Parts: sequence; structure tokens; C-alpha cells
Amino acid sequence: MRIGLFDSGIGGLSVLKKLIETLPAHYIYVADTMRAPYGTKSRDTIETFSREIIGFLMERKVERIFAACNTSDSTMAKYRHAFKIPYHSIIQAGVNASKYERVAVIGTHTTVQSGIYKHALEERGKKVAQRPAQLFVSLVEEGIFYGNMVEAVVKFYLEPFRRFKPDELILGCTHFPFLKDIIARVMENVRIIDPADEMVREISHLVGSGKPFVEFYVTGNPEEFEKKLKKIGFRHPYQVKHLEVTEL
Ligand code: DGN
Repeated sequence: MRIGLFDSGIGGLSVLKKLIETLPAHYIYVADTMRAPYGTKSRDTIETFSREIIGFLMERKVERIFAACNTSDSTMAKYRHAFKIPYHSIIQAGVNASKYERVAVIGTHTTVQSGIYKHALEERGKKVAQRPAQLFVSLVEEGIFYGNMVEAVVKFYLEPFRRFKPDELILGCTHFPFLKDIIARVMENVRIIDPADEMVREISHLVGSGKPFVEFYVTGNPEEFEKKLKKIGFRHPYQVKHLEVTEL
């Protein structure tokens, strides 16, 4: 089975790591590092990038696509039902994973501004508070997962939720699970939702084939990307290649 995934950088690896353990397959992962970060760009721009990358994955004959970037997924809602192959939305998985009434959501500026989590959760009768936590993306891309600086940044973004008293917090950006330990400590007694867990649960009936292998296509510098893979201890067999895309 050939499976496509994409993100602006290493965030989607938090999804890939979980998928590959459940579903052995040939994965094709596009990391659009040259045009990252996505979360501060306009919706039109991200929509264009996302359609281009999905087109590339389809040319590579993937049989399913997993959106491993919430920002990109937030611009795909109107197209995703028209794709010829199954498209798994990380945002839908995050919404489906919510069990309680008071839900806090963090994501990039673009995801939060789209209101997509908020509307879907409110339609289910939930109370929602949301905030962008854009700096988390930079910390993760720099490989800074622990320490006082991370703790200070996490507190800066999450302490304003205190008054809202959330039951749950959705990590609405795939970079954020890398900071999950500190986030959980700051948000004591709040259920932390990584939508990738739900994504994996929803495909648990699928049977994989062959040994897991990942072809990474990186639009920026492949060596830099490989360093990051090593830093996070990515263990599965892989190959990193360069993918040419237009600047804008
Ligand atoms: N990992 C992306 C997401 O889930 O929204 C965001 C990355 C970015 O470019 N800001």
C-alpha cells in the first residue's frame, strides 16, 4: 500500500510515527520546508501549496492521503470530498476525539482564524476557546522540546485558558505533540488530545502490507531535514530526496 502525507516541516512526523506503527506501508511524505511556516501565510497561498502537493502525491500513485498539517487541512475542507482517493482530515479526527463539553483549541494563526475546529465543535454543542500558539512551531523546528524557555513559552500561550476551565485541549497543529509533556504539565487535569491518535484509531481496520518504508520529499534543504530526523530518533528505513516547487 502507498500512503501520502504532507506538512510544512517535521510536524507531520508526529502523525507518521503513529501511523507507521499501525499500518506498515510505503509512505511518501512531503515536507515543504522551503515555503514553511504555513501558519502565518494567507489561506489562498496555503490552498495553492496544498493542492500542488496533493497533486504530486497523486502522481506518485498513493492510495490514501493523510493530512499531517492542520493549517493545510483547514484550507482543503471544500475539496476533500472530491478527491478520487480517501483523504483523512486531521481536523476531523481532532473533532471526533473530543469527549467533553469545554474544549480549548490551539493551532497556527491560519487554523485558528479559519474557525474550522470551533464551528465543528460548537455544532456538537460544545463550548470552545481557541488561541494561536505559533511560536511552538519554531521551537519544534529548532529541535527545542524541553527546558525553561519552552516552559515559559508554553505558559505564555496556555495560561490565558485558565479562566475558561477547559476539560480538554486539542493540539490543533502537528508540531505541538513534540511539546506534549510540558503542555500536559502546564494544563494539569486537562485531557490533552493529539488528533493523530484518533486518526490511527479510525484506520485500525486497514491491513498494511510489506515492510514500512518512507520516501521523504523535501522542498528545502534535504540535509537539514535529515539532521532533524536523526535528532528526533526516527527509526524506520527511509530515503530523503529533493522536490522542486515554485517559490510562490
Ligand atoms: N504542522 C502544521 C499544522 O499542523 O498546522 C503547521 C506548521 C506551520 O507551518 N506553521
